[in-house]
Amino acid sequence: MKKRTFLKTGLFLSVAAVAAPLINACKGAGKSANGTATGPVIPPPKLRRTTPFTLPALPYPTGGLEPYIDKLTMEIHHGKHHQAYINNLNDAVKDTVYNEYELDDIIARITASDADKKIRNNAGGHWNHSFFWQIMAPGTNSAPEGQLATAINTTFGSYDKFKVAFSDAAKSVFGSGWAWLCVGKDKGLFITTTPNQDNPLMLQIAAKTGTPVLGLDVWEHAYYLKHQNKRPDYINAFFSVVNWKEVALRFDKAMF
Ligand code: MN3
Repeated sequence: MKKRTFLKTGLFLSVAAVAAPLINACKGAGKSANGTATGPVIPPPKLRRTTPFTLPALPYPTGGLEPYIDKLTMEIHHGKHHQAYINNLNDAVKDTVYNEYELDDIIARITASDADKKIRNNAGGHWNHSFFWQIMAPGTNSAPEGQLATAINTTFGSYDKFKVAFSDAAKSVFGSGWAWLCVGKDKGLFITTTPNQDNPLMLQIAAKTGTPVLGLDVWEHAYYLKHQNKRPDYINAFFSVVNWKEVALRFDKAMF
């Protein structure tokens, strides 16, 4: 490291070391009774939102993922379920501090309190589904490539072993929830699950936090029409429509 870079970095680290506890103290969060920092450091909100949340268009036709995910399921899942999360979220944030926050800022701040419950469920529902549509694509039947493929092989042994581990996690979700492949703070890949519409970006809620790069909705509404009670068949079908190019883009961004 050059001297100048070292000095700058050193200065930055010193400022950060002093500032972080102050920021936490100001928020009144992230501290235990004895004053030790325990909670996550939540970044200040970046943007102020002035318009209601709206349903993002699917990046492919509703029948585009056939035969793996059927058209009717997609029509209802995107047009009814996702839309309902958005309607309920717009309603829930009214007259709250979250009314001006972008979705990412709500997700990072939302707490497990009863008062936040409706926003938590519906902000999660909106974020998770917006993400889910993007990480699938018609007729991909592909596998990870490049740095992502290397990271998957290093972490899980091989792509096939990763598929088994991810599928097992998805099968293990009791009731409704999601399975995720994430990049952690240490830049390592890990698999986790969340109940209901929680996700690993919920710093105050998730058991393990990280940046999702792949996610699978295992609510019955995602597969019941085609697969009925056979969740493993749906999980298997999902791997035929994963948009690995999009997953790799998200991975590269999370690693940077
Ligand atoms: Mn769903």
